[in-house]
Amino acid sequence: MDYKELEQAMADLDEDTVLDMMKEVMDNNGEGVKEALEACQKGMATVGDLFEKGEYFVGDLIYAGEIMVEAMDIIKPALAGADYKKLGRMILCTVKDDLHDIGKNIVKAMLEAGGFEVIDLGIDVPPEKVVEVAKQENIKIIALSGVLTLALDSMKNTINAFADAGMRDDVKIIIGGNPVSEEACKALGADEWAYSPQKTVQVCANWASAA
Ligand code: B12
Repeated sequence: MDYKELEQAMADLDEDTVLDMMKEVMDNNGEGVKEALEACQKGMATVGDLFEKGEYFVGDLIYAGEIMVEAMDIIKPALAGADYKKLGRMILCTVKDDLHDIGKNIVKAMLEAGGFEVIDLGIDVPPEKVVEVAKQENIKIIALSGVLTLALDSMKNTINAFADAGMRDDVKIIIGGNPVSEEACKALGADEWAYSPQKTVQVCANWASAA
């Protein structure tokens, strides 16, 4: 497979080519699935660059996210490996005051591909809602997404809400999104952070296995 062609197709928002190439990966028993995923992610990065340059508009970005989710849906079984692992349930959401969900949805697709049942609370989710659902559903892994700089405050408030509820030691919290870094992770008191969806899956899978 020509991964450069796939990357370009993603960048060009050429849905048919991207989805055909994903089907080709599955027809070849998932061979090259990792490279195909990386090609899509690089294409997505180009989409972001073109937006910044004013060549793409918001609708293009949303469309790009939809193509990515469809593409992930096709290759999910290969990403998860032949043996579809079950790693249990976890919570994912975009934190309060942040409405961005393209990255969250990509991470969701990857976590599901990795064997998690993801309780997706959506966007603009207040801290108390996350705590409430974690308590009700007995969830131990929480993933918080945010793209705005102010999302860092909401992440901190969410982490503090777990402490206030006396539940901070019962849960593992991973944060991600554009403004998140190692520094932010430490400052906010999260357990982990990640940019790449692959690392997110690895970290959560390790937590689930250790539980
Ligand atoms: C698309 C977009 C929108 C769309 C969102 C559509 C949607 N359904 O999400 C719309 C038009 C709605 C929008 C609105 C706004 N936006 Co906007 N938006 C963007 C844009 C162009 C792309 C974001 C994106 O989806 N990136 C692609 C995804 C795949 O990347 P990602 O989210 O970072 O996710 C990756 C990783 O971070 C990671 N990840 C993500 N989540 C998680 C979670 C976990 C747990 C882990 C481990 C990893 C992880 O995995 C993903 C894949 O690698 C960015 C510019 C940019 N270059 O980022 C601006 C941007 C984020 N927006 C911005 C702004 C200012 C706004 C508005 C305030 C605009 C306005 N004046 O109304 C509103 C905000 C409304 C709100 N309250 O949230 C600013 C933020 C500035 C800042 N520093 O805070 C940016 C940076 C643009 C800019 N340069 O000014 N936006």
